[in-house]
Amino acid sequence: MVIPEEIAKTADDIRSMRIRGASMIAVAGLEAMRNAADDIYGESKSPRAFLDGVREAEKVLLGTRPTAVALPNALSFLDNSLDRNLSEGASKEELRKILKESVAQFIERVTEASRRIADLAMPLIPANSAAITHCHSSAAVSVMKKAAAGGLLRTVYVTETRPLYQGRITAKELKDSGASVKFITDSAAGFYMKDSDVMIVGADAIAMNGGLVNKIGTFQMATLAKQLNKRVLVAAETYKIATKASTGVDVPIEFRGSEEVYEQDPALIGSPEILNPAFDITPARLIDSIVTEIGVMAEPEREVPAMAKKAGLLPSRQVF
Ligand code: RI2
Repeated sequence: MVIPEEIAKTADDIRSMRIRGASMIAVAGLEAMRNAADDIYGESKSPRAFLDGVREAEKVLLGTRPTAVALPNALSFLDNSLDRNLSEGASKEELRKILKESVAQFIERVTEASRRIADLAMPLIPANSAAITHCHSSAAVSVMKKAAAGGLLRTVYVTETRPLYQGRITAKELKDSGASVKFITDSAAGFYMKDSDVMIVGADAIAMNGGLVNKIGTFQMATLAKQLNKRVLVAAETYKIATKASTGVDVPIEFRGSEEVYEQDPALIGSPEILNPAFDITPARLIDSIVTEIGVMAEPEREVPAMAKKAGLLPSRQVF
């Protein structure tokens, strides 16, 4: 099958991080599948061929960024419902309709989850508090916005998040939240951790033992938070659970290009090897709570498998 234009373009946008953030990537991937559905339909001669075409397109999207599991979980949701209906005798037309409905259903779940996470996190934010956050996570921002609007959060320290500076997006989104936003370099996290009550971050993947895979730098900030007796709160939709990863080590860490770290002539700094891991692993023992849309895990070391089951996560097409 010729890969639909829409799929190729979205894959490129995800790879280059013009589209980023685990949930946004999942939504964009699903929207691309919906927009490509008519092309795939036109090219397939049977219901089976339609599903095969869908899978080929999914494969292109799955090959973009290896770490975050929201997209693989979202595509699994789609794939599982097509597969189920195909085995029950659905026609090609019906499958196309089901694809579009499943996309709408998952996107609705994304929006609703973020709202529910914010609600469930409120009792965990101390009154008149200061938070420190890292990178940009839509789930973490929804928690901080609600806490600020409710008068719980007075200050948020936002790390700039080298090398791609996603902290700038967070600072902008919190601008009118009611909290005072302080934008700091990543290296200043230790300096301001002592003035923070809680560290709030999102997730790219949650392993079955509660290990958190998130933007590079999260691990050192969580270590620091524990050293200074600060609480660590993770805002993560259940579709961030990586059911195939027993521990965070099972999640492949994406390494990105050296030009993101150092743009100029490498000879100017002695041509060292430049390393650019995009994510790191924070063990569950450093985390106080993982807030999902269907409940809070206060002991993530042992609660993730039950939470995955409760969320109805089916065997997924995770790439690892
Ligand atoms: P939401 C981001 O990764 C960050 O690591 C963030 O914590 C995570 O996705 C989750 O984001 P990147 O795409 O789904 O910037 O909460 O590499 O928006």
